[in-house]
Order: sequence, then C-alpha cells, then structure tokens
Amino acid sequence: MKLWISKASPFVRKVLAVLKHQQLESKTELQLVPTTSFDPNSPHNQDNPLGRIPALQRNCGNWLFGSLLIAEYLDQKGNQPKLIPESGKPRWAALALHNLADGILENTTPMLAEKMLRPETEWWTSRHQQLMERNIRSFAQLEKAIEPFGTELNIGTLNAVCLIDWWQFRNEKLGYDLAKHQPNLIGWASEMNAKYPVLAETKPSV
Ligand SMILES: N[C@@H](CCC(=O)N[C@@H](CS)C(=O)NCC(=O)O)C(=O)O
Repeated sequence: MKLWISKASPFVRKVLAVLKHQQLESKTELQLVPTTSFDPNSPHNQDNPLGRIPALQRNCGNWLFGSLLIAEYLDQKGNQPKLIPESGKPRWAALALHNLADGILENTTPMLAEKMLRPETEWWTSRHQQLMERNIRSFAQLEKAIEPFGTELNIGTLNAVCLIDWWQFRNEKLGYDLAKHQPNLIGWASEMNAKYPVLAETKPSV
C-alpha cells in the first residue's frame, strides 16, 4: 500500500494511528508531501484529483480518498481489535463522536489555510466568526460526548484526540485557547496520549 501524508494534518494522523494500531506500517509506503497539501504542484495531486491528503493506494492499485474510509479499510485489513465497531449501538456511538470532531476540523482547516496563506485584508472574517461560534458550541458538546467512553480507544475518541492536539498545535493562528476554555478536553487528551503509544507517536509537528 502507498499512503500520502503530512506531519501536521489531523486527518492524516487519524489514519496513521489506525495503521499503527493494526500493525500495518511495514506493509505501507509512506509518502510525505514535499511542500504542503495546499500546493497545486505537490505530486499527491496526480494521485488524488481532489487534491487532499490522506490518500491510500491499495495493493490492487485502486485509490481510497477520505480519512474515515481509509481508516475503516485499514481497520478491517488488520488483525488487532477493531477501532470501528462493526455494528449496533457501539458503531453509531463511535461514529457519532468521530463526526462531531471531524465537523470541527472541516469547519476550521479551510479557515486556517486562509489565515496562513492570504494577507489579512483578504480574510472572510464574518464567515470565520460564524464558524468559530459553531466550533465553540461543538466543543461544549464534545466534552459531554467523550464522557461515556472514558479512556477507551475507538475511532471516535481517537479522532477527538486528533482534533484537540491539532487545535493546540495551531492555537496561535486559531485565536481560541482551548486550554483556557475547555481544560477538561486538554486533560483528557493528555491522558489518552499517555495511555496509547499510537497516539503519542503521531502527534502533529511541522
Ligand atoms: N474529508 C477529508 C479532509 C482531508 C483534508 O482536508 N486534508 C487537508 C490536509 S489537513 C488537505 O489535504 N487540504 C488540501 C487542500 O484543501 O487543498 C478527509 O477526511 O480525509
């Protein structure tokens, strides 16, 4: 298998943590994007017409796009305990938490790109404010949503850790200090990182 990655992307981290959990690293060629995922000349665009990472090429040659789909593929391919429950209430609970965290990421990554790549005079600030208000409401819900899971590792809790750590990593640009406003989320994520090496080993970096 071949996987397009970057060190900073929370979507990539989700997939890398599943890859490690399922012990499939030795079967996967990791391709680091040479510049950034936003670069139209980056070679990952030749493999994924959507221009996004992560993107996974299966051994048959076919490509999978989208971090949740790739995570589920890897989770089914490995022999370790499943991170995505196959059916019933545990599946919907884990996926519901996953999607809440993903929604905050989807709200925020284009906004961050704008802040990093465009001059401030070109920022769509009223839209940013709307998205941040949605994010703040969603963080309050996230805190309640993780409670029933404790420190269990599944696709939902794993993605919540990806979100929280990424938010702290990009804190300066995002301008909403999670440590100040949601200290419980920060405390929970650090417990999760201490408990699970697949999380600690995949923390975002430049
Ligand atoms: N829904 C996608 C989102 C992936 C995504 O947006 N990745 C970012 C990196 S964090 C990206 O490749 N952005 C490139 C761009 O928007 O041009 C997933 O779950 O994989």
